[in-house]
Amino acid sequence: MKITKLAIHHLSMPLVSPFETSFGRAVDRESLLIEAFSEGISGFGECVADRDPGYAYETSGTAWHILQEFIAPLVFGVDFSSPQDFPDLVSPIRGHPMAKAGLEMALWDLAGKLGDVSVQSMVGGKQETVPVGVSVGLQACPEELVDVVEEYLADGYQRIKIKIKPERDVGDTGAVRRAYPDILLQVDANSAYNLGTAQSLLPLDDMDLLLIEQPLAEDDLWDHRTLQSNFRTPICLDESIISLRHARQALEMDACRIVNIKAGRVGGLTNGIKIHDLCRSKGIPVWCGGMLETGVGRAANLALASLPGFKLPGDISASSRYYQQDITNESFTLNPDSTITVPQDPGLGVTIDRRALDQYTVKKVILTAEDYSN
Ligand code: OSB
Ligand code: MG
Repeated sequence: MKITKLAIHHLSMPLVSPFETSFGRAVDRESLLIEAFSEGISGFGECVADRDPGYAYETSGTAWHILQEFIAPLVFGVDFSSPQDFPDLVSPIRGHPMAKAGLEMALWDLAGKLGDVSVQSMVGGKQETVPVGVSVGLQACPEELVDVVEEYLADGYQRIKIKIKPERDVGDTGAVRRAYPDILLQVDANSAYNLGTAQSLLPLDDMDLLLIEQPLAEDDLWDHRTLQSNFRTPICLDESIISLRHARQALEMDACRIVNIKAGRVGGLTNGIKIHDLCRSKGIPVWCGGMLETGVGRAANLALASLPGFKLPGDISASSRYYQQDITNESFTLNPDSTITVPQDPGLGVTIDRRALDQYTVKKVILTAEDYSN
């Protein structure tokens, strides 16, 4: 498989409702859609870097730069036998996993379409459906949070994650727990604490939570280890697990007891599968995180989350939870048992609504090998 042309679309899509976390409030979601061409057909990948460097250092702007200046020239001229060749090819580029993962995803979609096989079966997933939950942003007050949670429960979501930050942790979580004593509930701090301030989270240990996600800084495996030793509730790492090596080290030092896997955060599906395999061999449950993806990234998340080590519901909600109008013709809906069905068509199993894509594209570039010959 040789890539003859790449198109990168910078998208800005309005969210159905603002999404607020400890690092900021989003009204629109920016992302990059990467289209890779070979043998007259194309595959699509989504780069999940956001407009601001709040969740991670990458942004749509840095990913655009790294893709155009450094990743694209490496890709032209290579004959891929598998998308799994990609991580080694781009390993000379330090960091920038989201930029890399966006292009890798397009290779998976393309390879699947060329070989008439779904990405789900390429990655080794078997389940037809995947258990999912919903991630609920910070609300104005605990009462409003309980109302929003009630609506999602009415929609059929059987697992709720709420965002927390200092001063909006024990009160918010306690309000939801008192309103719904039996639901599957977890919290996500997105690195808003340090080892000192995280002591205020100790009451959460009596709220029967599935996990506490990423309380401390991304580069702070060691303090997560200390914190985990103070909690019965499993600590789950998201931002901190940036590679297979970090996953191994986190498990070796007991910095977490559950791992959130996002292909975008770890440089692509290939690395995501490796982290899954490692955690599975150590008996550590994993689950699939989300980045408010379009239908393209959502399809990839579903394929990945159908691997056997994904033991907890994913942050993979119905399309209508995110966007009024998505860029895929297919929209994902919640099944009555709080699952979403994994696409079965070749590649990612989704098709692009070109009109919607054009509507949300704020910037576009087309690249070929000639752009790099001099
Ligand atoms: O930390 O899991 C996170 C969204 C954007 C960036 C980071 C996170 C999230 C979510 C939403 O929690 C998950 C989703 O439904 O896509
Ligand atoms: Mg998270």
